[in-house]
Amino acid sequence: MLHERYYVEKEKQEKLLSKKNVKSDFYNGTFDRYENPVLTREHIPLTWRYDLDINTNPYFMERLGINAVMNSGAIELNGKYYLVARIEGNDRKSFFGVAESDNGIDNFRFWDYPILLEDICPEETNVYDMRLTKHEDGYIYGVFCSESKDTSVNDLSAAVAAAGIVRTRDLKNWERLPNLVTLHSPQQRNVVLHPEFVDGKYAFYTRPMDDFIETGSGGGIGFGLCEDITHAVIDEEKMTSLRKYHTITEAKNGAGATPIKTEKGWIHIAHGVRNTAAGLRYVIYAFATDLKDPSKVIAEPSGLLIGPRGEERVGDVCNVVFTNGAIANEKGEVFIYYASSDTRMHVAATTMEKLMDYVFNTPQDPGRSVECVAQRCDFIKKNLEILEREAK
Ligand code: M1P
Repeated sequence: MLHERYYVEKEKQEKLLSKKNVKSDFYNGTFDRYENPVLTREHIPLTWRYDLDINTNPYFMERLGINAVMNSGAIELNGKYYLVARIEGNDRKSFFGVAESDNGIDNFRFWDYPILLEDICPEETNVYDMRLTKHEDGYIYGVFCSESKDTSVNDLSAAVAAAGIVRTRDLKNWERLPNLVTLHSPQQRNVVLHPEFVDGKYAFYTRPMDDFIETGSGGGIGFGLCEDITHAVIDEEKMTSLRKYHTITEAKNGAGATPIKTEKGWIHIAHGVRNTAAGLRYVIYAFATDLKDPSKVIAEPSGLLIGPRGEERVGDVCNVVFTNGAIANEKGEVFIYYASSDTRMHVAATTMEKLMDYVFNTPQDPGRSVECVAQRCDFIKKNLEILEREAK
């Protein structure tokens, strides 16, 4: 016999999981926002949270609660859309679970079990933020943050971030590979594997950091090559998209979704961070790199692509939007999956044409207020002339 409350909760959840998502009235011409988050902690199966045995759980209590569902890797496989979500338990430990949808917009459902990673790294305490890459070698790779306690200093919360690597062909069987080693960067987070070989080697976007939180001397998003993915070592990291003074990337930035290939270049959807009196503010931005040399930035639209708006601004870590997954499908649609305030997942939908137009035709940040005003005045002048012509 099941507890009567099970049926109430099951019905509530079924309603949520089968709810249709609709475009919100947000408009900027670049992408659409959807009304409902695509994944929340309420999407987590009841079997992951409640002990259904009425003898051991007579009050139908949530025994292993879930705090948040956020930063998800994304991939399309055989016509289905998958998110490998970062699920954070009430115990603060994160792990990964696969959620599946037919259309990428709604009705994401988690598979029966979360992903149980091979335990090859005894010092690892936490894992999060997996980026999925369909590599030309035939594997799907997952690169994620593997976090351990920093035992070299006398500080309880000091941690070390490294890039963990797994690979799979079906999202069901995962092979864990040794963590990435970057010889000249003490810590790494937000590492993404490029989908193609570059000069016959595996190519990673990195984020060199001196410290767990502060990037320190790390100048932005790095790029490095390695010969052997089964023992990945990067000797040299060159810089791609840079941190810049008085921009959205001033405090730090990091690669997000696996880059999307277009005929004009690789489109990257990343995050930029600046500091404010209210704490760090995370936004999503885009840039493009050269097809042959994916480390070379060739287009950099000014400012942010997606900023935290409305309810997105509120959550466990306020004022944050963060992406680590996007899907470009055969119909030319692009779904950018992003988390708000480290709490829940949303989708922003656009098309390949619009995304390319945004990346390649949006003006660059001139860097100083006076130049930005001049840029805007040129823009206004042209518009007023158009309006004048139209009025005649
Ligand atoms: O809390 C915001 C984000 O902070 C980190 O990003 P970064 O390494 O750029 O500071 C990540 O831990 C990410 O998971 C988190 O969403």
